[in-house]
Amino acid sequence: MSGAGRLEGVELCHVSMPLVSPFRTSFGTQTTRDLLLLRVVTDEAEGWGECVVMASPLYSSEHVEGAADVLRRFLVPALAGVREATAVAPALAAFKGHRMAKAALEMGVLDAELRAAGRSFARELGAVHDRVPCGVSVGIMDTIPALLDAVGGYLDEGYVRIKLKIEPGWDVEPVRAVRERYGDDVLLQVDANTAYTLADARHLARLDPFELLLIEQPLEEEDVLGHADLARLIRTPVCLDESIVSAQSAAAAIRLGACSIVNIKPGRVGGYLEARRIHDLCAAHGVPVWCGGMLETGLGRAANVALAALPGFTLPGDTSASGRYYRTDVTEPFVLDDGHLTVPTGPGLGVAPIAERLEEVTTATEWIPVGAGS
Ligand code: SMG
Ligand code: MG
Repeated sequence: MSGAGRLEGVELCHVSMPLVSPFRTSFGTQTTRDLLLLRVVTDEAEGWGECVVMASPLYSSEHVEGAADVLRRFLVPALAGVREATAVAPALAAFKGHRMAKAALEMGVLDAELRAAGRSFARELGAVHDRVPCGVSVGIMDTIPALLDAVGGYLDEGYVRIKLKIEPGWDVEPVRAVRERYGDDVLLQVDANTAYTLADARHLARLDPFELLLIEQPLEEEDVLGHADLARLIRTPVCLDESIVSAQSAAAAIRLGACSIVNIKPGRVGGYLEARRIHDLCAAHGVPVWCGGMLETGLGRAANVALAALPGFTLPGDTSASGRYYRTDVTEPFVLDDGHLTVPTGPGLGVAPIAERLEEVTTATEWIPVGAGS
């Protein structure tokens, strides 16, 4: 097998896509998704990577312009001689952090490699299902009635699990309202995106009676010990998102008792190969995992759906249909079928950008040659 071929360069596409509705979290409101799509070009194939950074460093320390800069000046030039996806992380290891930028490059090289070999992401990662159950992440709303309308709409569409974004002042009451209106059978969980401190433990324990699947990242990213303490003070299972940046940090969090469930986002952990390692580690510890979301386009979604089809992904992910985010996606849209998305089976991602759609949402492109930087 010849891998991906000889890397020639990467075209960085800056993309800006309007969201179908504003998405409010404890760290801000998003109305447009700005991200980077990477076209990885080799002498044998082309692959697509999606860099899931946000425009501002509010979810994590990475952001669009920072990712573009580090890709341009350091990461892409360092790929000279790399011919396959497994060689990407080692080639970039000297550069600290920037996991989302690294993940995007690895994804693009992997896509090129798999397209050249005629193999799918799902097969390569070890998927065991041909479709995955889908949850939906529901933003903070101005009023409880507006939230109930939104949740009702998603349940009507078939989503099998609801995640409510929470923050101080918007937690117990919205959860209570959703339970009262839609019943105890709805799979329900909450995500705080680091909005609380350990001093809020008593307050967060008020969520206990609602039998939530989990509470995601209540405390700061670096407060792993705090999560371990909190996990002993509340009954709702603690799930970590922002704190899990590698298999190593996942192992530590599990050992410390900081979480009993893990949200896996390939971008946050440096790529799909590291995501699979975290899946394997969690499976070995009996820790359930689920696939997080970063408002991906159809490209990232294709890869996430393949990952979510691995056996340890026993909880529905934030792998919603394209229509949850965008009126028009850059690929053929992912459409919900009985609460599930179908895992693509074609070579590589199994989907590709539709040229006119991509052009419509692209605000700038630049070509970065491999092996020609500082
Ligand atoms: O892709 O459906 C999606 C979004 C899921 O809530 C979601 N993501 O912390 O899990 C999370 C957030 C991070 C992005 S919020 C803009
Ligand atoms: Mg989260």
